[in-house]
Amino acid sequence: MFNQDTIYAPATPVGSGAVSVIRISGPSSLEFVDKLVSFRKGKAVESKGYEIKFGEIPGLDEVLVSLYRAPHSYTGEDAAEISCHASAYVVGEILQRLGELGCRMADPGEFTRRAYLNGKMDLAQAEAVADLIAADSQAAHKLAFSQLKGGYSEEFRQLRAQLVELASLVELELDFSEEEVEFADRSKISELLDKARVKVDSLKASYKVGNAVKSGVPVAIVGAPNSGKSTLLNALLGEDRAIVSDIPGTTRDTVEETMVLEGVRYRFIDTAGLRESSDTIEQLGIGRSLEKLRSAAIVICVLDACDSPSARTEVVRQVLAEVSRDQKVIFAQNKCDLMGSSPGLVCDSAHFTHQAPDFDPSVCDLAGFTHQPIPISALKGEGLDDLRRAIGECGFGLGSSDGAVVTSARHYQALCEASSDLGAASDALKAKLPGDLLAEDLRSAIRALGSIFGEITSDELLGEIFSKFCIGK
Ligand SMILES: Nc1nc2c(ncn2[C@@H]2O[C@H](COP(=O)(O)OP(=O)(O)OP(=O)(O)O)[C@@H](O)[C@H]2O)c(=O)[nH]1
Ligand SMILES: [Mg+2]
Repeated sequence: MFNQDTIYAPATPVGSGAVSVIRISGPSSLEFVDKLVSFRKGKAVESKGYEIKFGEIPGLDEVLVSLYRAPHSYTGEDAAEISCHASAYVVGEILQRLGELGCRMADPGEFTRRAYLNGKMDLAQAEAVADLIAADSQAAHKLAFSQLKGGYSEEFRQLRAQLVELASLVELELDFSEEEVEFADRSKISELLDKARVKVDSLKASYKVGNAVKSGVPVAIVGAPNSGKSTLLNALLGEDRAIVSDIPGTTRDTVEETMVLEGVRYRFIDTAGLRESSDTIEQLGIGRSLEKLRSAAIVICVLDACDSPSARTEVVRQVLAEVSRDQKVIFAQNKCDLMGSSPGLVCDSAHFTHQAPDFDPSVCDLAGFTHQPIPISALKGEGLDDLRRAIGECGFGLGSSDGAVVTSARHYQALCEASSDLGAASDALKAKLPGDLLAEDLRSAIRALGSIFGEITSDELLGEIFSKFCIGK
Protein backbone atom coordinates (compact mmCIF):
# COMPACT_ATOMS: atom_id res chain seq x y z
CA MET A 1 0.00 0.00 0.00
CA PHE A 2 1.40 3.33 -1.08
CA ASN A 3 -1.26 5.70 0.20
CA GLN A 4 -2.34 6.29 3.71
CA ASP A 5 -5.12 8.81 3.44
CA THR A 6 -8.69 8.23 2.34
CA ILE A 7 -9.98 10.04 -0.72
CA TYR A 8 -13.42 10.74 -2.16
CA ALA A 9 -14.89 12.16 -5.35
CA PRO A 10 -18.07 12.07 -7.40
CA ALA A 11 -17.72 9.23 -9.92
CA THR A 12 -20.66 10.32 -12.08
CA PRO A 13 -21.29 13.74 -13.62
CA VAL A 14 -23.58 15.86 -11.50
CA GLY A 15 -26.74 16.71 -13.37
CA SER A 16 -30.15 15.35 -14.04
CA GLY A 17 -30.30 11.57 -13.96
CA ALA A 18 -31.59 8.83 -11.73
CA VAL A 19 -28.56 8.00 -9.64
CA SER A 20 -25.21 9.55 -8.77
CA VAL A 21 -22.25 7.63 -7.41
CA ILE A 22 -19.68 8.96 -4.95
CA ARG A 23 -16.55 6.96 -4.55
CA ILE A 24 -14.36 6.61 -1.45
CA SER A 25 -11.05 4.78 -1.24
CA GLY A 26 -8.40 4.34 1.43
CA PRO A 27 -7.88 2.66 4.78
CA SER A 28 -10.61 4.59 6.64
CA SER A 29 -13.25 4.33 3.90
CA LEU A 30 -15.62 2.07 5.78
CA GLU A 31 -15.33 4.07 9.00
CA PHE A 32 -16.19 7.26 7.14
CA VAL A 33 -19.16 5.52 5.56
CA ASP A 34 -20.41 4.44 9.01
CA LYS A 35 -20.17 8.03 10.22
CA LEU A 36 -22.18 9.23 7.24
CA VAL A 37 -24.79 6.50 6.74
CA SER A 38 -27.12 4.72 9.17
CA PHE A 39 -27.51 1.23 7.80
CA ARG A 40 -30.63 -0.80 8.34
CA LYS A 41 -28.52 -3.79 9.36
CA GLY A 42 -25.01 -3.82 10.84
CA LYS A 43 -22.10 -1.53 10.05
CA ALA A 44 -19.87 -1.07 7.04
CA VAL A 45 -16.75 -1.92 9.04
CA GLU A 46 -18.19 -5.35 9.78
CA SER A 47 -18.25 -6.15 6.08
CA LYS A 48 -15.78 -8.83 5.03
CA GLY A 49 -15.84 -8.72 1.26
CA TYR A 50 -18.11 -7.34 -1.44
CA GLU A 51 -21.41 -6.21 -0.05
CA ILE A 52 -24.21 -3.84 -0.90
CA LYS A 53 -25.99 -2.28 2.05
CA PHE A 54 -29.09 -0.14 2.20
CA GLY A 55 -29.10 2.82 4.51
CA GLU A 56 -30.07 6.41 5.10
CA ILE A 57 -28.08 9.57 5.41
CA PRO A 58 -30.20 11.15 8.12
CA GLY A 59 -32.35 13.96 6.80
CA LEU A 60 -30.79 13.81 3.34
CA ASP A 61 -31.34 10.70 1.23
CA GLU A 62 -31.77 6.94 1.08
CA VAL A 63 -28.68 5.31 -0.39
CA LEU A 64 -27.21 2.01 -1.50
CA VAL A 65 -23.57 1.57 -0.57
CA SER A 66 -21.25 -0.93 -2.28
CA LEU A 67 -18.48 -1.99 0.06
CA TYR A 68 -15.18 -3.49 -1.01
CA ARG A 69 -12.45 -4.93 1.18
CA ALA A 70 -8.80 -4.60 0.13
CA PRO A 71 -7.43 -5.90 -2.12
CA HIS A 72 -10.69 -6.67 -3.91
CA SER A 73 -11.52 -3.19 -5.14
CA TYR A 74 -10.67 -1.04 -8.13
CA THR A 75 -7.88 0.69 -6.22
CA GLY A 76 -6.79 -2.38 -4.24
CA GLU A 77 -7.70 -0.54 -1.01
CA ASP A 78 -10.77 -0.64 1.23
CA ALA A 79 -13.34 1.26 -0.77
CA ALA A 80 -17.01 2.21 -0.97
CA GLU A 81 -19.37 3.62 -3.57
CA ILE A 82 -22.41 5.52 -2.38
CA SER A 83 -25.32 5.50 -4.85
CA CYS A 84 -27.65 8.37 -4.03
CA HIS A 85 -30.36 10.22 -5.94
CA ALA A 86 -28.82 12.37 -8.65
CA SER A 87 -29.62 15.74 -7.14
CA ALA A 88 -26.91 18.36 -7.27
CA TYR A 89 -27.93 19.33 -3.72
CA VAL A 90 -27.73 15.77 -2.34
CA VAL A 91 -24.39 15.08 -4.02
CA GLY A 92 -22.94 18.41 -2.88
CA GLU A 93 -24.11 17.77 0.66
CA ILE A 94 -22.58 14.26 0.80
CA LEU A 95 -19.27 15.56 -0.57
CA GLN A 96 -19.24 18.34 2.01
CA ARG A 97 -19.98 15.95 4.88
CA LEU A 98 -17.21 13.57 3.77
CA GLY A 99 -14.81 16.51 3.68
CA GLU A 100 -15.86 17.56 7.18
CA LEU A 101 -15.30 14.03 8.44
CA GLY A 102 -11.63 14.27 7.33
CA CYS A 103 -11.75 12.57 3.96
CA ARG A 104 -9.69 14.27 1.22
CA MET A 105 -11.07 15.21 -2.22
CA ALA A 106 -9.24 13.07 -4.83
CA ASP A 107 -7.01 14.58 -7.49
CA PRO A 108 -7.87 13.84 -11.13
CA GLY A 109 -7.13 10.18 -11.88
CA GLU A 110 -6.08 9.46 -8.31
CA PHE A 111 -8.22 6.32 -7.97
CA THR A 112 -6.61 4.84 -11.08
CA ARG A 113 -3.18 6.02 -9.95
CA ARG A 114 -3.68 4.10 -6.70
CA ALA A 115 -4.86 1.06 -8.66
CA TYR A 116 -1.60 1.20 -10.60
CA LEU A 117 0.59 1.77 -7.53
CA ASN A 118 -1.15 -1.08 -5.71
CA GLY A 119 -0.46 -3.45 -8.61
CA LYS A 120 -4.08 -3.80 -9.76
CA MET A 121 -3.11 -2.81 -13.29
CA ASP A 122 -0.02 -1.77 -15.18
CA LEU A 123 0.53 1.71 -16.58
CA ALA A 124 -0.70 0.94 -20.10
CA GLN A 125 -3.88 -0.52 -18.60
CA ALA A 126 -4.33 2.55 -16.42
CA GLU A 127 -4.01 4.79 -19.48
CA ALA A 128 -6.55 2.60 -21.27
CA VAL A 129 -9.12 3.50 -18.60
CA ALA A 130 -9.02 7.14 -19.77
CA ASP A 131 -9.13 6.04 -23.42
CA LEU A 132 -12.10 3.78 -22.76
CA ILE A 133 -14.02 6.63 -21.16
CA ALA A 134 -13.20 8.89 -24.11
CA ALA A 135 -13.92 6.25 -26.80
CA ASP A 136 -16.73 7.41 -29.07
CA SER A 137 -16.67 4.74 -31.76
CA GLN A 138 -16.58 0.97 -31.87
CA ALA A 139 -13.01 0.94 -33.20
CA ALA A 140 -11.66 3.34 -30.56
CA HIS A 141 -13.49 1.34 -27.90
CA LYS A 142 -12.06 -1.95 -29.17
CA LEU A 143 -8.49 -0.64 -28.98
CA ALA A 144 -8.96 0.85 -25.51
CA PHE A 145 -10.70 -2.24 -24.18
CA SER A 146 -8.04 -4.65 -25.42
CA GLN A 147 -5.39 -2.42 -23.82
CA LEU A 148 -7.38 -2.43 -20.59
CA LYS A 149 -7.62 -6.24 -20.59
CA GLY A 150 -3.83 -6.49 -20.67
CA GLY A 151 -3.26 -8.19 -24.06
CA TYR A 152 -1.52 -5.06 -25.26
CA SER A 153 0.91 -4.94 -22.34
CA GLU A 154 1.58 -8.64 -22.78
CA GLU A 155 2.97 -8.02 -26.29
CA PHE A 156 5.36 -5.43 -24.90
CA ARG A 157 6.33 -7.71 -22.02
CA GLN A 158 7.20 -10.50 -24.44
CA LEU A 159 9.19 -8.15 -26.61
CA ARG A 160 11.04 -6.82 -23.58
CA ALA A 161 11.72 -10.38 -22.41
CA GLN A 162 13.28 -11.15 -25.82
CA LEU A 163 15.56 -8.15 -25.42
CA VAL A 164 16.48 -9.19 -21.89
CA GLU A 165 17.46 -12.59 -23.24
CA LEU A 166 19.50 -10.91 -25.94
CA ALA A 167 21.19 -8.60 -23.44
CA SER A 168 22.03 -11.54 -21.20
CA LEU A 169 23.82 -13.24 -24.10
CA VAL A 170 25.86 -10.11 -24.61
CA GLU A 171 26.52 -9.67 -20.88
CA LEU A 172 27.72 -13.25 -20.75
CA GLU A 173 30.28 -12.40 -23.35
CA LEU A 174 31.31 -9.36 -21.33
CA ASP A 175 31.82 -11.47 -18.22
CA PHE A 176 34.37 -13.51 -20.04
CA SER A 177 35.93 -10.69 -22.02
CA GLU A 178 39.15 -10.79 -19.96
CA GLU A 179 39.79 -14.20 -21.41
CA GLU A 180 39.19 -12.80 -24.87
CA VAL A 181 36.65 -15.41 -25.76
CA GLU A 182 33.77 -14.45 -27.96
CA PHE A 183 31.41 -16.43 -25.82
CA ALA A 184 28.07 -15.61 -27.29
CA ASP A 185 27.23 -16.72 -30.74
CA ARG A 186 27.14 -13.42 -32.59
CA SER A 187 24.99 -14.79 -35.40
CA LYS A 188 22.37 -15.80 -32.82
CA ILE A 189 22.52 -12.30 -31.35
CA SER A 190 22.11 -10.79 -34.77
CA GLU A 191 19.11 -13.00 -35.51
CA LEU A 192 17.37 -12.13 -32.22
CA LEU A 193 18.13 -8.46 -32.72
CA ASP A 194 16.62 -8.43 -36.20
CA LYS A 195 13.50 -10.14 -34.93
CA ALA A 196 13.07 -7.58 -32.17
CA ARG A 197 13.62 -4.69 -34.58
CA VAL A 198 10.94 -5.98 -36.94
CA LYS A 199 8.50 -6.22 -34.04
CA VAL A 200 9.32 -2.76 -32.67
CA ASP A 201 8.99 -1.23 -36.11
CA SER A 202 5.65 -2.88 -36.79
CA LEU A 203 4.31 -1.65 -33.43
CA LYS A 204 5.64 1.79 -34.26
CA ALA A 205 3.90 1.70 -37.63
CA SER A 206 0.60 0.72 -35.99
CA TYR A 207 0.49 4.17 -34.36
CA LYS A 208 -0.57 5.70 -37.64
CA VAL A 209 -3.80 3.71 -37.64
CA GLY A 210 -4.13 3.75 -33.84
CA ASN A 211 -3.81 7.49 -33.54
CA ALA A 212 -6.21 8.09 -36.44
CA VAL A 213 -8.80 5.72 -34.95
CA LYS A 214 -8.51 7.31 -31.50
CA SER A 215 -8.89 10.90 -32.67
CA GLY A 216 -10.95 10.27 -35.82
CA VAL A 217 -9.48 9.38 -39.22
CA PRO A 218 -8.93 12.64 -41.13
CA VAL A 219 -10.48 12.51 -44.62
CA ALA A 220 -9.82 15.57 -46.82
CA ILE A 221 -12.27 16.25 -49.64
CA VAL A 222 -10.34 18.11 -52.32
CA GLY A 223 -10.74 19.03 -55.97
CA ALA A 224 -11.36 21.87 -58.39
CA PRO A 225 -13.79 24.68 -57.52
CA ASN A 226 -17.42 23.80 -58.21
CA SER A 227 -16.69 20.07 -58.54
CA GLY A 228 -19.19 19.33 -55.74
CA LYS A 229 -16.98 18.85 -52.67
CA SER A 230 -19.34 20.63 -50.29
CA THR A 231 -22.32 18.83 -51.80
CA LEU A 232 -20.49 15.57 -51.18
CA LEU A 233 -19.73 16.46 -47.55
CA ASN A 234 -23.41 17.26 -47.00
CA ALA A 235 -24.48 14.04 -48.74
CA LEU A 236 -22.15 11.91 -46.61
CA LEU A 237 -23.33 13.57 -43.40
CA GLY A 238 -26.97 13.64 -44.44
CA GLU A 239 -27.28 17.30 -43.42
CA ASP A 240 -26.69 20.74 -44.91
CA ARG A 241 -23.44 21.47 -43.16
CA ALA A 242 -21.46 23.34 -45.82
CA ILE A 243 -22.66 26.13 -48.11
CA VAL A 244 -23.23 24.98 -51.70
CA SER A 245 -23.56 27.27 -54.70
CA ASP A 246 -22.83 27.24 -58.40
CA ILE A 247 -20.28 30.02 -57.95
CA PRO A 248 -16.76 28.56 -58.08
CA GLY A 249 -14.81 29.45 -54.95
CA THR A 250 -17.78 29.22 -52.57
CA THR A 251 -15.92 27.39 -49.82
CA ARG A 252 -13.15 29.60 -48.44
CA ASP A 253 -12.29 28.06 -45.09
CA THR A 254 -12.21 24.36 -44.27
CA VAL A 255 -15.38 22.81 -42.84
CA GLU A 256 -14.99 19.77 -40.63
CA GLU A 257 -17.50 17.28 -39.32
CA THR A 258 -17.13 13.80 -37.85
CA MET A 259 -19.15 10.71 -38.61
CA VAL A 260 -18.95 7.03 -37.70
CA LEU A 261 -18.91 4.54 -40.58
CA GLU A 262 -18.71 0.80 -39.84
CA GLY A 263 -17.59 1.51 -36.28
CA VAL A 264 -14.80 3.93 -37.23
CA ARG A 265 -14.97 7.67 -36.60
CA TYR A 266 -13.89 9.74 -39.61
CA ARG A 267 -13.28 13.48 -39.67
CA PHE A 268 -14.49 14.68 -43.08
CA ILE A 269 -12.89 17.97 -44.08
CA ASP A 270 -14.39 20.00 -46.92
CA THR A 271 -11.83 22.33 -48.47
CA ALA A 272 -11.61 25.31 -50.82
CA GLY A 273 -11.36 24.36 -54.51
CA LEU A 274 -7.83 24.18 -55.88
CA ARG A 275 -7.08 26.76 -58.59
CA GLU A 276 -4.86 29.73 -59.37
CA SER A 277 -6.41 32.75 -57.72
CA SER A 278 -5.54 36.41 -57.30
CA ASP A 279 -7.99 36.84 -54.43
CA THR A 280 -6.00 37.04 -51.20
CA ILE A 281 -8.68 35.39 -49.04
CA GLU A 282 -9.15 32.59 -51.55
CA GLN A 283 -5.37 32.06 -51.68
CA LEU A 284 -5.33 31.65 -47.91
CA GLY A 285 -8.18 29.14 -48.21
CA ILE A 286 -6.32 27.18 -50.88
CA GLY A 287 -3.24 27.16 -48.65
CA ARG A 288 -5.38 25.53 -45.95
CA SER A 289 -6.75 23.03 -48.48
CA LEU A 290 -3.22 21.96 -49.29
CA GLU A 291 -2.36 21.63 -45.59
CA LYS A 292 -5.40 19.41 -45.01
CA LEU A 293 -4.59 17.43 -48.14
CA ARG A 294 -1.07 16.73 -46.90
CA SER A 295 -2.06 15.83 -43.34
CA ALA A 296 -5.12 13.67 -44.12
CA ALA A 297 -5.00 9.91 -43.76
CA ILE A 298 -7.44 9.58 -46.65
CA VAL A 299 -7.91 12.02 -49.53
CA ILE A 300 -11.09 12.04 -51.59
CA CYS A 301 -10.28 13.79 -54.83
CA VAL A 302 -13.53 14.98 -56.41
CA LEU A 303 -13.39 15.26 -60.20
CA ASP A 304 -16.12 17.09 -62.07
CA ALA A 305 -17.45 14.96 -64.91
CA CYS A 306 -18.43 18.18 -66.71
CA ASP A 307 -14.86 19.45 -66.75
CA SER A 308 -12.62 18.75 -69.73
CA PRO A 309 -10.39 15.67 -69.48
CA SER A 310 -7.31 17.86 -69.39
CA ALA A 311 -8.74 19.91 -66.52
CA ARG A 312 -9.45 16.73 -64.56
CA THR A 313 -6.02 15.33 -65.30
CA GLU A 314 -4.50 18.53 -64.01
CA VAL A 315 -6.36 18.16 -60.70
CA VAL A 316 -5.23 14.55 -60.39
CA ARG A 317 -1.64 15.56 -61.07
CA GLN A 318 -1.82 18.34 -58.52
CA VAL A 319 -3.22 16.03 -55.84
CA LEU A 320 -0.76 13.22 -56.53
CA ALA A 321 2.10 15.70 -56.31
CA GLU A 322 1.05 16.62 -52.77
CA VAL A 323 0.29 13.24 -51.20
CA SER A 324 2.83 10.93 -49.65
CA ARG A 325 3.18 7.20 -49.94
CA ASP A 326 1.34 6.38 -46.73
CA GLN A 327 -1.78 8.38 -47.58
CA LYS A 328 -4.75 6.76 -49.25
CA VAL A 329 -6.30 8.54 -52.22
CA ILE A 330 -9.76 7.85 -53.57
CA PHE A 331 -10.85 9.44 -56.86
CA ALA A 332 -14.53 10.15 -57.26
CA GLN A 333 -16.02 11.41 -60.50
CA ASN A 334 -18.95 13.60 -59.50
CA LYS A 335 -22.07 14.80 -61.35
CA CYS A 336 -22.47 11.49 -63.14
CA ASP A 337 -26.20 12.27 -63.26
CA LEU A 338 -25.41 14.83 -65.97
CA MET A 339 -23.55 12.35 -68.13
CA GLY A 340 -26.65 10.45 -69.29
CA SER A 341 -26.42 6.69 -69.19
CA SER A 342 -23.27 5.19 -67.78
CA PRO A 343 -21.44 4.30 -71.04
CA GLY A 344 -20.74 8.00 -71.50
CA LEU A 345 -19.02 8.06 -68.20
CA VAL A 346 -16.94 4.95 -68.79
CA CYS A 347 -15.87 6.30 -72.14
CA ASP A 348 -15.08 9.58 -70.52
CA SER A 349 -12.98 7.99 -67.80
CA ALA A 350 -11.10 5.96 -70.37
CA HIS A 351 -10.29 9.18 -72.08
CA PHE A 352 -9.23 10.64 -68.81
CA THR A 353 -6.90 7.71 -68.18
CA HIS A 354 -5.50 8.10 -71.61
CA GLN A 355 -4.79 11.72 -70.91
CA ALA A 356 -2.61 10.77 -67.98
CA PRO A 357 -0.34 8.02 -69.28
CA ASP A 358 2.31 8.78 -66.70
CA PHE A 359 -0.05 7.92 -63.87
CA ASP A 360 1.90 5.86 -61.43
CA PRO A 361 -0.36 4.27 -58.82
CA SER A 362 2.72 3.33 -56.80
CA VAL A 363 3.36 7.02 -56.16
CA CYS A 364 0.83 6.63 -53.43
CA ASP A 365 -1.14 3.81 -51.98
CA LEU A 366 -4.26 4.05 -54.10
CA ALA A 367 -7.09 2.38 -52.27
CA GLY A 368 -9.52 0.79 -54.69
CA PHE A 369 -8.16 2.92 -57.49
CA THR A 370 -7.71 1.23 -60.83
CA HIS A 371 -7.32 4.31 -62.99
CA GLN A 372 -11.10 4.44 -62.95
CA PRO A 373 -12.62 6.95 -60.54
CA ILE A 374 -15.72 5.95 -58.61
CA PRO A 375 -18.73 7.46 -60.39
CA ILE A 376 -20.94 9.38 -57.99
CA SER A 377 -23.63 11.99 -57.94
CA ALA A 378 -23.35 13.92 -54.70
CA LEU A 379 -26.52 15.77 -55.63
CA LYS A 380 -28.64 12.66 -56.18
CA GLY A 381 -26.84 10.52 -53.60
CA GLU A 382 -25.73 7.98 -56.20
CA GLY A 383 -22.55 5.93 -55.86
CA LEU A 384 -22.10 6.96 -52.22
CA ASP A 385 -22.16 3.35 -51.03
CA ASP A 386 -19.25 2.58 -53.37
CA LEU A 387 -17.43 5.58 -52.00
CA ARG A 388 -18.09 4.52 -48.40
CA ARG A 389 -16.86 1.03 -49.26
CA ALA A 390 -13.63 2.48 -50.67
CA ILE A 391 -13.20 4.50 -47.47
CA GLY A 392 -13.74 1.31 -45.45
CA GLU A 393 -11.08 -0.46 -47.52
CA CYS A 394 -8.45 2.08 -46.53
CA GLY A 395 -7.56 -0.10 -43.56
CA PHE A 396 -8.75 1.85 -40.53
CA GLY A 397 -11.47 -0.69 -39.81
CA LEU A 398 -11.76 -3.17 -37.00
CA GLY A 399 -10.70 -6.28 -38.83
CA SER A 400 -7.30 -4.96 -39.85
CA SER A 401 -5.28 -6.56 -37.04
CA ASP A 402 -5.66 -8.47 -33.83
CA GLY A 403 -2.21 -7.52 -32.57
CA ALA A 404 -1.38 -4.53 -30.39
CA VAL A 405 -2.22 -1.21 -32.01
CA VAL A 406 -0.46 1.78 -30.47
CA THR A 407 -2.77 4.72 -29.79
CA SER A 408 -0.74 6.64 -27.21
CA ALA A 409 1.80 9.30 -28.16
CA ARG A 410 3.80 8.35 -25.06
CA HIS A 411 4.05 4.72 -26.15
CA TYR A 412 4.92 5.79 -29.69
CA GLN A 413 7.73 7.96 -28.34
CA ALA A 414 9.07 5.03 -26.30
CA LEU A 415 8.96 2.81 -29.39
CA CYS A 416 10.87 5.41 -31.40
CA GLU A 417 13.56 5.41 -28.69
CA ALA A 418 13.67 1.61 -28.61
CA SER A 419 13.84 1.51 -32.39
CA SER A 420 16.78 3.89 -32.54
CA ASP A 421 18.57 2.00 -29.70
CA LEU A 422 18.12 -1.28 -31.54
CA GLY A 423 19.35 0.34 -34.76
CA ALA A 424 22.47 1.48 -32.91
CA ALA A 425 22.91 -2.01 -31.42
CA SER A 426 22.63 -3.53 -34.85
CA ASP A 427 25.24 -1.12 -36.25
CA ALA A 428 27.54 -1.91 -33.32
CA LEU A 429 27.15 -5.59 -34.02
CA LYS A 430 27.90 -5.21 -37.72
CA ALA A 431 30.93 -3.03 -37.00
CA LYS A 432 32.10 -5.70 -34.52
CA LEU A 433 32.28 -3.06 -31.80
CA PRO A 434 32.95 -4.22 -28.22
CA GLY A 435 30.12 -5.92 -26.38
CA ASP A 436 29.74 -3.22 -23.72
CA LEU A 437 28.54 -0.70 -26.32
CA LEU A 438 26.04 -3.22 -27.61
CA ALA A 439 24.89 -3.99 -24.07
CA GLU A 440 24.34 -0.29 -23.34
CA ASP A 441 22.11 0.14 -26.41
CA LEU A 442 20.12 -2.95 -25.47
CA ARG A 443 19.67 -1.78 -21.87
CA SER A 444 18.40 1.54 -23.15
CA ALA A 445 15.87 -0.20 -25.46
CA ILE A 446 14.73 -2.41 -22.56
CA ARG A 447 14.18 0.69 -20.41
CA ALA A 448 12.19 2.38 -23.17
CA LEU A 449 9.90 -0.63 -23.66
CA GLY A 450 9.47 -1.13 -19.91
CA SER A 451 8.34 2.47 -19.54
CA ILE A 452 5.25 1.62 -21.63
CA PHE A 453 3.71 -0.68 -19.06
CA GLY A 454 5.36 1.07 -16.13
CA GLU A 455 8.32 -1.15 -15.27
CA ILE A 456 10.12 1.93 -13.97
CA THR A 457 8.36 5.27 -13.69
CA SER A 458 8.98 8.64 -12.15
CA ASP A 459 6.54 10.63 -10.04
CA GLU A 460 6.68 13.35 -12.65
CA LEU A 461 5.56 10.98 -15.41
CA LEU A 462 2.74 9.60 -13.27
CA GLY A 463 1.66 13.15 -12.44
CA GLU A 464 1.53 14.00 -16.12
CA ILE A 465 -0.41 10.87 -17.10
CA PHE A 466 -3.03 10.98 -14.36
CA SER A 467 -3.60 14.74 -14.45
CA LYS A 468 -5.40 14.17 -17.77
CA PHE A 469 -8.00 11.95 -16.10
CA CYS A 470 -11.30 13.19 -14.79
CA ILE A 471 -11.94 13.55 -11.07
CA GLY A 472 -13.43 10.38 -9.63
CA LYS A 473 -11.62 7.97 -11.97
N1 LIG B 1 -25.93 17.82 -61.37
C1 LIG B 1 -25.14 17.79 -60.30
N2 LIG B 1 -24.77 18.95 -59.74
C2 LIG B 1 -23.97 18.89 -58.66
C3 LIG B 1 -23.53 17.68 -58.10
N3 LIG B 1 -22.73 17.95 -57.05
C4 LIG B 1 -22.70 19.30 -56.93
N4 LIG B 1 -23.44 19.87 -57.90
C5 LIG B 1 -23.65 21.31 -58.11
O1 LIG B 1 -22.41 21.91 -58.41
C6 LIG B 1 -22.36 23.22 -57.86
C7 LIG B 1 -21.14 23.35 -56.96
O2 LIG B 1 -21.30 22.52 -55.83
P1 LIG B 1 -20.44 22.71 -54.51
O3 LIG B 1 -20.73 21.55 -53.65
O4 LIG B 1 -20.65 24.07 -53.93
O5 LIG B 1 -18.99 22.63 -55.12
P2 LIG B 1 -17.60 22.79 -54.38
O6 LIG B 1 -16.65 21.80 -54.95
O7 LIG B 1 -17.78 22.75 -52.91
O8 LIG B 1 -17.18 24.24 -54.85
P3 LIG B 1 -16.18 25.28 -54.16
O9 LIG B 1 -16.54 25.39 -52.71
O10 LIG B 1 -16.46 26.54 -54.90
O11 LIG B 1 -14.82 24.81 -54.37
C8 LIG B 1 -23.66 23.41 -57.13
O12 LIG B 1 -24.55 24.11 -57.97
C9 LIG B 1 -24.16 22.01 -56.90
O13 LIG B 1 -25.55 21.91 -56.80
C10 LIG B 1 -23.95 16.45 -58.73
O14 LIG B 1 -23.62 15.35 -58.34
N5 LIG B 1 -24.76 16.59 -59.82
MG1 LIG C 1 -17.43 24.07 -51.47
